[in-house]
Amino acid sequence: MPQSFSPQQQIVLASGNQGKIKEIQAILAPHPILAQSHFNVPEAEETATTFIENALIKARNAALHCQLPALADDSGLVVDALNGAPGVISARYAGVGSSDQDNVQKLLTELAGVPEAERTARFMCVIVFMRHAEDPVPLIAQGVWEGRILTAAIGTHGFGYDPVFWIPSHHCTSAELSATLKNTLSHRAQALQQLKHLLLTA
Ligand code: ITT
Repeated sequence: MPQSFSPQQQIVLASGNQGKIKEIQAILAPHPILAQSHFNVPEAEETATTFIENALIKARNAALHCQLPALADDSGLVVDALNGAPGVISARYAGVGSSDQDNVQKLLTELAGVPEAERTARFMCVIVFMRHAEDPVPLIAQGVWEGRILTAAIGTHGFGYDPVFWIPSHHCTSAELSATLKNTLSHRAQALQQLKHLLLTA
């Protein structure tokens, strides 16, 4: 950790996604990470077209409202056969307010008829850490998890597109992995491990 950053320093997590919050808290445990809902932070509008910019917007918004260091995750699914969609709009692919099931259904419909070999995809995660809202050098880490999109959902763990995300190395979907195993393999796990390293060397 940088000298100004103690292991007890509270960090606000700029997310309202319970699936993400659980994973991030588990991966960074025992560091105290509190979700922004704890501080009644109004959600920032994700107006950008890249993961990195949206993560910066969310972290800056939370740091500003809480006057605390802030962490944000912007992530999503990038599907080759769909030219990278749903990408940064993964959370609202089927429309604003859509559920995980709606989004998965829309994805399966868009990919109808696409053969197995062309259903390649990856989860992307950008994690941003800002010491304060005007931090000119935020820490930025990124993770990528390669897989393939199935034609039907399998598994009940995780969230979002996990039930249709097939992981060739483990012969199962990410919704069939235990939370512990997902948290060692995922795009989010990779980005957070990188962030831990950056915090140690910053
Ligand atoms: P916050 O902005 O409040 O953090 P959000 O869900 O709106 O929550 P994003 O804009 O980063 O966050 O969208 C991420 C979406 O990408 C998420 O809602 C899922 O649909 C998908 N996604 C990201 N990581 C995933 C994972 O580990 N497993 C399954 N789907 C994931």
